[in-house]
Amino acid sequence: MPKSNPEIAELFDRLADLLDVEDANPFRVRAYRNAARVIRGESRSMTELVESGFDLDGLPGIGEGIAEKIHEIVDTGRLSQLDKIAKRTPLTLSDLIRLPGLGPKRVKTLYRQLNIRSADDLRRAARKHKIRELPGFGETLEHKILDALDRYARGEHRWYLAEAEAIAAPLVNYLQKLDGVGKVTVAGSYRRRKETVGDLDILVTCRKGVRVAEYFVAYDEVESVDSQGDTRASVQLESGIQVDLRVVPAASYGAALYYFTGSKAHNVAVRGIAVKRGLKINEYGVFRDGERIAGRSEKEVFASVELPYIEPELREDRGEIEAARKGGLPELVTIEAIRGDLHSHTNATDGRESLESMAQAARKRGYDYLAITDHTRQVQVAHGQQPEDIEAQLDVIDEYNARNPGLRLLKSAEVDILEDGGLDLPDSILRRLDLVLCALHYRFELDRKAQTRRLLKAMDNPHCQILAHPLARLINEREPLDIDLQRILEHAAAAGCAMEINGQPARLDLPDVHVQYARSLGVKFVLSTDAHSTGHLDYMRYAVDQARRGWLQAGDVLNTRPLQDFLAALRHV
Ligand code: DGT
Ligand code: CA
Ligand code: CA
Repeated sequence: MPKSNPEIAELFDRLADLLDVEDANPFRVRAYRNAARVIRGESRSMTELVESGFDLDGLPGIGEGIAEKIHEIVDTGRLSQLDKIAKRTPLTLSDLIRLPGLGPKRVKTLYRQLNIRSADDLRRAARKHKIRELPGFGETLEHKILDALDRYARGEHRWYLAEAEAIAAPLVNYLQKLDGVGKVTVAGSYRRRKETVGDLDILVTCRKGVRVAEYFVAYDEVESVDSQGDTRASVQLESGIQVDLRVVPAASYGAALYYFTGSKAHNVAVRGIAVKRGLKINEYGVFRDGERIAGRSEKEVFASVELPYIEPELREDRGEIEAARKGGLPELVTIEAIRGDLHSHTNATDGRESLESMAQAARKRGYDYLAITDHTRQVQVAHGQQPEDIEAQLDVIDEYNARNPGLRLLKSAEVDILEDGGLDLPDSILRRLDLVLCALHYRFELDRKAQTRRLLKAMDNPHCQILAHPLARLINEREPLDIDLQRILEHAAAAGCAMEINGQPARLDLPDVHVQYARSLGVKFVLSTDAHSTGHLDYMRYAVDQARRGWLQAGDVLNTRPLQDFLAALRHV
C-alpha cells in the first residue's frame, strides 16, 4: 500500500524525535524535522514523484541523503534507520514523546534523571510527585501528564481530521476494488467533519455473498484484528487508528448511514421523536409494528419523522432538530462559495514558496483574491519582517497586480499582538494595507484577566479588521488561551472585527461551538488557510467544514463576496 505524504512525514518526525532523545547532532535532527514539514506541505504525492523519476533533492530542504530515505520508504514501506534506532530505544519511550506536554526534550530529561522508559515508569513517578521537581516541569505539567496517561491507557487518542482522511482514502479505495461492492462510506465523526476523530466507521453495501469482512482484514495496513464476523469487523491499522466496518444490504443503507453517522446525542433525540409517533428507528430501518417503512436513504429516515434532511455537520443535538422542525435550518456555506484566501505566507518569512507561486496557485483555484500576510518583526521564530521590509513587499505586490490582472493580491500582514495589546506595526504602515490581520504568537500563558485585556485592546485599534486563530490553540499540543471569550466576541461584534476560522488541521480556530455562539451574536467571519505552501491552500475545505459545524451560511462569511464587496464589508477606520 503506497504511503501518503503525512505517513512519510511521520516517519521522519519519529526519526528526529528518537535521535533527539539520543542527543544526536542537532543539525541532523533539524534536517529530518524540516524534511517532515516539507513533505507534509507538498501538494504532490511523494510516491508518485518517486515513481515518475522526479529528482527529489530539487525540493527545498531535501538533500541527497533524505531523498534516498524517501525512495526507501516508497519502495519498501519502511525506514531502516528508524527501525534500527527504535530497536535500541525502549519502544515505549518513543510513544511517550507523543504525549501532550512532553516532547523529545522533556522525555530526554525523564530518561536521564529518573530513568523513565515506559508509560508505567512515568505514571509511578508522577504519582510520587517526582515529576514536578524536575527542572522545567512543575505541578501543572505533572497533572497534565497523568491525565494524558489515563487517556492514552483508555486508547483515547484523537486524530486530526486531515490525518484520518489520509488514512481513510486509500482504504476506501481498496474496499471499492472488491468485485460486488457497492457503496463505501466513512460515517461517524468523520462524516460529521468533527475536528478530530476517535476511530473510523466504514459502511459498505454489496451483492449478496460477497465476503467484504474477509477482504477488509486482509488490507495491507491492518496490524491486528479485534473482531471479525460476516457483516462486521474491527481492526487496528499500523498507524494506530481503529477501524470499524459494517456491511449492510442496500435496503438498509440509509438507516445504517444515519445510525452510524451519529452523533449519539442527535440520534437519541430523533429516536425519541420517533417513539412518540409509534415508530422505531434502528440501523436496519424505520419500523411501524414490525414492518419496515423506510431505510433506503437518510432522506427517507428523516421524512418518517417529518423532518427535512439535516446535514451531518449539524447532527450534534445543538438545536438542529428544533430548527429543522421550524423550517429554520441554516443553508450551510460551501467551498464553492469561497472567493479568496485571506491568510498566506511567502518565503519572505516562514512560507516555503515565492509570492508569485502563491499567487499562481490561488489563480489556479479560481480565486478572485489572495491576501499575503507575512509575519511582523516580533515573531522572530517565523522570521518576522521589519517594517521597512514590509513596505518593500507592498511595492512588490502593487507591481504584481499591475502586471497580472485577474487575481488581486491583497496587501496585508499577520500583525503580531504584543504583550500589552499593542500591534507590531505603526499606524502609518497599517494604513497602507488592504487588510489587517492580527494574531497572538507568544505569552500564551497570561492569566485570564490579562489575556482578555490584551485581545480587547488589540481590537480597540480600529485598524484591526480580522482576529486570526483567536484561541491560539494547537489540537493535542497547546491548550486554547485562557480568555473571557464571550466578552471578546461581544466586543468583536460591536467593533465589526471579523473572526477567522483557520483551516490548518491542528488549528481549526475559532472552533465550531464558539463559531455557532459567535454567529448568534452577529459576529462576521472569514475562512482562511494560513498557507505556508501552495499545497496548504487546500486546507480551505477544513475551514469550511468547521464553519458548517458552526451553522454558518455564505452570508456570515465575508470572503464569499466579490472583491469590492468584501473590502467594503470589512471594518474601516
Ligand atoms: P469518535 O469516533 O469518538 O470520533 O465519534 P463517533 O461519533 O464516530 O462515535 P463512534 O465511533 O463511537 O460511533 C459511531 C456512530 O455510531 C456514532 O456517532 C453513533 C453510532 N453509535 C455508536 N454507539 C451508539 C449507541 O450506543 N447508541 C446510538 N444511538 N448510536 C450509537
Ligand atoms: Ca468514529
Ligand atoms: Ca466506532
